[in-house]
Amino acid sequence: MTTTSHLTSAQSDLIAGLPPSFRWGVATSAYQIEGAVRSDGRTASIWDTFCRVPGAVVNGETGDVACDHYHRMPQDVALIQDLGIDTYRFSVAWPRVQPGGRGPANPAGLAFYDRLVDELLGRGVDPWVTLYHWDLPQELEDAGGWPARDTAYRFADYAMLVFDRLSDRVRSWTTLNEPWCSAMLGYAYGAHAPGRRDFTAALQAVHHLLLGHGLATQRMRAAATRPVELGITLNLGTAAAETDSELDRAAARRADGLGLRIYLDPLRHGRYPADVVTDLAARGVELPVRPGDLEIISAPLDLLGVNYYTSHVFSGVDEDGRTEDADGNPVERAVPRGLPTTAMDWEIFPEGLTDLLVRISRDYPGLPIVITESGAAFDDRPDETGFVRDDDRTAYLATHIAAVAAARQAGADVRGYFAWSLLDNFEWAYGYDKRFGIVRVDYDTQARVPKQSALWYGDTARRVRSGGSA
Ligand code: IFM
Repeated sequence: MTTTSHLTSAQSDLIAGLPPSFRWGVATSAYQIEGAVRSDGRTASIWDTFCRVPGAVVNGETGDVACDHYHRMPQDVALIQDLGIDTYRFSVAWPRVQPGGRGPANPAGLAFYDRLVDELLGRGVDPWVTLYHWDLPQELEDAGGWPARDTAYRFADYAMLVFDRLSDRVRSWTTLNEPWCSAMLGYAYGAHAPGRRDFTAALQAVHHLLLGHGLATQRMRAAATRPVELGITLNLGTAAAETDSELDRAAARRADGLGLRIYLDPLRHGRYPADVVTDLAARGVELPVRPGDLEIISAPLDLLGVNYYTSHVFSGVDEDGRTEDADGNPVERAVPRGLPTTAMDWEIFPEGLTDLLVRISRDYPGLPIVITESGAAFDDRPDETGFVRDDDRTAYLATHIAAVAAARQAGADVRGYFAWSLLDNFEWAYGYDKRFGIVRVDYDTQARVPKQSALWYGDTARRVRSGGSA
């Protein structure tokens, strides 16, 4: 077994003990890599619009060109195969497939994903489709966006356009990527497209994203003519209290409520958590639930995608000793643990991944899990050949994969790990400043150079798949 100096021998053994069936993937998303935003009938998404808002994105950068993957797709797929990775999770751009978000499919847009799927299958790489990774057609935002109920129905229609075309060859489907980000970063905090700051709208968005997921899941299930795996991907972490005080424990409970339980409770138990509903009522917010919605949202799932980057500790007291913010809402302050951080300033805490997976398995049993994203941005320093010896990223991947293996040993049914990301790419409001890729992209030449982390990851995948004999 290949080891890395960043692992203890116990961690190396954990990774070596993963079963040959464990899936080793890489993930990307459409707006972050494709470019070609005006090609072949694609119309604007909320991110095309948001990138043009002064100050919204570092250096005013956009996804107009990104990694030019739209034109370099065959080479990028060959790279995945060469690295020895077995699954490629990509997202479909809604405004490419259904410009404007309504009506019939755009044949040229669908054709791109059709070619991508064929290219992957031809190279022995399993395609994994994410239907929505944040690029809502601008026209749907103009009509109210995710806070409007109709958007859920528009999403299900769009999902079926893609499903009808690709499900003869694609088995694995994720409806939404990280609805917390779509709702909270997009509608409450204004940090992501569409840049709104309206807490009530954000909670309406939460419900309509989940409704859209449920509607799409029901329709895909009914239409499937071959075995499919249907799921949703959530960005999750653990939320611990800084101290045992009542205030800190309440802050951690609220963070867990709005970060994890408000998604997993309706998806798995068919109800919103009572404490979250009470907390929201205290803020004058009611989820726009109609009769029958929760049955739709809790439609059976085949797997849960978990995206893990870090975990948090919460205090109910701010740095000035106050327990309420300027709006009179109780404080939830993330308190650093003092751990090493990535270039995003996110603390590196693989133990949180083990704890999270064990907890999900306990509270929401019976649902296989795949880590659909995990990875880290660091300030890479390429040598004169463009090679990046990214010990930090390699260690991040290795310790998090070991954390997954530890969770499996504790009984969690985790079936795969997908590194975020295949390529350096457009990191949303951070533009191109933050590099998450295991493959370096030179944005001047669009050259791709696998980093050390990519070589380690692919080599490890090969060895585990072959039962240690490769
Ligand atoms: O780049 C993002 C991705 O689009 C969604 N999950 C988190 C990643 C890193 O921030």
